[in-house]
Amino acid sequence: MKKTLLPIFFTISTLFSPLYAQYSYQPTEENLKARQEFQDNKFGIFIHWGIYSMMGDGEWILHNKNLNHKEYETLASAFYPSKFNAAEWVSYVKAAGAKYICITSRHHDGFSLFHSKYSPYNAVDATPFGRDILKELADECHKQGIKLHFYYSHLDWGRDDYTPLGRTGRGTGRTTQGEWKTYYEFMNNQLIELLTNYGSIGAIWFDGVWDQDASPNFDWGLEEQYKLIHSLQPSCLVANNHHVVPFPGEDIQIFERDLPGENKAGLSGQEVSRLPLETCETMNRTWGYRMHDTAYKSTKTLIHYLVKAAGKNANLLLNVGPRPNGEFPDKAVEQLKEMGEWLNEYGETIYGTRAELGPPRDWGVCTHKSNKLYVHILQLNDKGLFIPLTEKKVKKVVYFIGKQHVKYRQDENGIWITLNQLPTEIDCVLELDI
Ligand code: FHN
Repeated sequence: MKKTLLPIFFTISTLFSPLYAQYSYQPTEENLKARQEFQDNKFGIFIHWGIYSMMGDGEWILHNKNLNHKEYETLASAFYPSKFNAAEWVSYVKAAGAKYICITSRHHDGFSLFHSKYSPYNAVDATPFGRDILKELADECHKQGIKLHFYYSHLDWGRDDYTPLGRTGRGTGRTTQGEWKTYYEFMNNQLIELLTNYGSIGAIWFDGVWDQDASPNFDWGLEEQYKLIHSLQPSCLVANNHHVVPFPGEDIQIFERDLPGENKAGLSGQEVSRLPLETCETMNRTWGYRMHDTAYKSTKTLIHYLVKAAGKNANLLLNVGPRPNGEFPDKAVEQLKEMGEWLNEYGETIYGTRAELGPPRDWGVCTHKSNKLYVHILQLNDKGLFIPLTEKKVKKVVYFIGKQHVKYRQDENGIWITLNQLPTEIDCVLELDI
């Protein structure tokens, strides 16, 4: 176990010593409130963007092609996203009906999308563009009422002080090994920048701890790092995509490409905690822009995923990988708009709801809010439906759209519903008064 991580706090603790002296993490009122709001929001947009977008082959190209990291870093001097427009990005996100953005402030290639004193390899100092992308986005999010979350990579494929090498990025040409404590200090200093220069931040979304999974005793110093975050912004939620059950100090549990409790993609299957949940997924196949990835899921599939996530008490964080010029791909814009149109009609059955969990239903899921239960029928080739609802007395069943009455019978086993016609909508929602 590396237990030599504390020197960082010789510097940081001088700034925060009164806080650190008494710090022991208990989620504050603000934090608990932020968790509720996070759960109510249900839908966020993930943005993977960096200099890798110029290669048009996803955010892992440095590792995948075993590029030399010094050569790769020269891409920064050609990064000029002439069409980047934060107001436009935020308007697409709003049009989608999403309530927050989570953007890669620094991915595994180590490039910072924001102005950092602690690494010149950043959007302002290393590129001819010279603009702080996160600052422009933060200002616009605050202006348009969208919460902003920052993705932050724990691993780094270019720095010598990210040591020992993990299971990825072994072919990027690092020959010397630096000191872990300088890397740890660097990360924390950047986190301080992210949490002091960009206004209120909804969450820090870590990724990369899995890189050291061959060393189960590797100590990332997470507890101290989480304390730092909560001391700077108590309402900032800490999330970590480590693919295992949450660690102390985390406020959200993340699943990647799977609903809580499922493991089709091979990164999940961990126990579901009582923390607010979020699942992230791509619209096509890749996170970062990949020019030949045109395999977009249908809008219906994406809406179904959002509804199923809500039915499992999870938010959906849906990814967009902008082009190197700063634009969202056309297909992404089109599908976000379609999702927004659907949410305009059905949002009441999603936002602010909680899941009515029960035995898995092959036809869909249920959500609820105050005295309403929403039955989301996603796939049913029959007019009959049974829900084992025994504790709640149903007073009325109607179609959510049109409020047309639906026949039902409730007995000691549950409720038997007979639809007026076979459902054909993307999501046929019934509204039950309970
Ligand atoms: O390696 C990353 C990947 O590039 C992407 O950021 C996803 C998003 O959940 N997380 C990692 C893989 O688990």
